[in-house]
Amino acid sequence: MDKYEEFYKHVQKAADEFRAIPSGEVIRIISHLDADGLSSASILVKAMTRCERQYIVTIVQKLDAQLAEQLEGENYRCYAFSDLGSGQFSTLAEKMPSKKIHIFDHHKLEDQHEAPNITHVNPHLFGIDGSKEVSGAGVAYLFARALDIRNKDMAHIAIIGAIGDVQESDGFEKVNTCILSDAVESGKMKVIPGLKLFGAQTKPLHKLLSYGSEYNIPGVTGSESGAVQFLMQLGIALKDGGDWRKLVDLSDEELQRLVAGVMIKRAGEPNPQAIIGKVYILREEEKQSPLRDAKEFSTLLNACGRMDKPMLGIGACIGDEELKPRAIAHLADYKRELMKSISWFEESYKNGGIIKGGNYIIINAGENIRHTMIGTLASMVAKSNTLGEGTFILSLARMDDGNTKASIRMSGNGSPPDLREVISAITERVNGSYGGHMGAAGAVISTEMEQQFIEAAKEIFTKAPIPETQPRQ
Ligand SMILES: [Mn+2]
Repeated sequence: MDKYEEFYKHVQKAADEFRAIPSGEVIRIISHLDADGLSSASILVKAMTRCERQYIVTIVQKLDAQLAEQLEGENYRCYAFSDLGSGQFSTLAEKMPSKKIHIFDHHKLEDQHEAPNITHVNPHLFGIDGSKEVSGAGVAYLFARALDIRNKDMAHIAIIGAIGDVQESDGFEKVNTCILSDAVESGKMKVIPGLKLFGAQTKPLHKLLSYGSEYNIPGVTGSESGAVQFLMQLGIALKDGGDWRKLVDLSDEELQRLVAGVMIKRAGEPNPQAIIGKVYILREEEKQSPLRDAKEFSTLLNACGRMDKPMLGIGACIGDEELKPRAIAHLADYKRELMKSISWFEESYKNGGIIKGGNYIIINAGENIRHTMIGTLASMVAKSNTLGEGTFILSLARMDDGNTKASIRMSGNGSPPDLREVISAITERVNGSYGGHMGAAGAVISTEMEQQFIEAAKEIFTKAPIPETQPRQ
């Protein structure tokens, strides 16, 4: 039996154990607040509804000993953790001994990953790389499908989760690929070729092309008038009546012409085809809705989670017609907040408010940026062309409980060192907690320790080996 068969068999066993829970028990679902966490929770919610079980959902930013103690004190007996739990396994085992627990996670394991009262579902237990091959939502989906084959109609939600956790790059790896074929088979999703530009569903075409991304289109990137001219040369109308056209409004023939035109412009670039990507379309969503493109859907979930409205995101996932438009409206608020964070960063970068070293920058935002958005800001800075390749980006913002949230990323397209290890080395010095993945990790420390944390970070960054880099595409 190969590792995948073993993993799927294990999932089946977890589903069997779940079925054995008396039907009167309320299932207490605890999930993470990012796009993957909300996708995971949505899948579990729908699966519980389908098997007529009662449930209560709570969305959290972190799972720690304090929360575990609080949950232990509740009157419920059965807990399902999704997109978290594996990294806090020993805490759950120690603090929640009286509960029946299911964990559906894809984060790295702790040394302890077994306990008599915990059913642990995680691909790492079988040597499958959870950071690339399957998301928390994917694990929750596999469980839901094992519980009831009708839950196959939720595969697209697992794909949204995987995209949210950046597991897509020109397609998916093994487990996600299987989930994607379920999503296509169920008629919920289709995959079409497109340009890897963010905002195909929502931004006017000329803006989309000129706003720029990691892929340069000479003469067009950075120049709105260049983009307008380019489209005119291709014979692609900018407006339909009074409305700006978007990438999704193009006919297949126009899209082909545009892709060919972009390729010609990019002929002198190192890897001209790199801009062509896959678009994951949610077929049942309306044509111009931000929910139609799985990438935008995952942004919307992030927006809901990070702006304290996780239930709107879950509502959008499970197709609640009342919550869906509210979630969409919320996306605009989020984008505004994000723009504010970016301007704050740019301003501070210019006037010396950012700590800069040879191979790092440290953004200590205090209360200027929401702690739930500090990771997103670090990711955006990492992807922009502001910094040299292979620069550590550490960002900090205050939470409202005397703690500070920190996030770490690295700029460019090279293969970074394991950032989870880097943040763990820094965090160890100040007694904080940390988590995340190889390419994106975070920590929570006491605000009093901020200065020590920053000093430790400087020292560790300076000693870090220079990462291997690839040429930018
Ligand atoms: Mn995840």
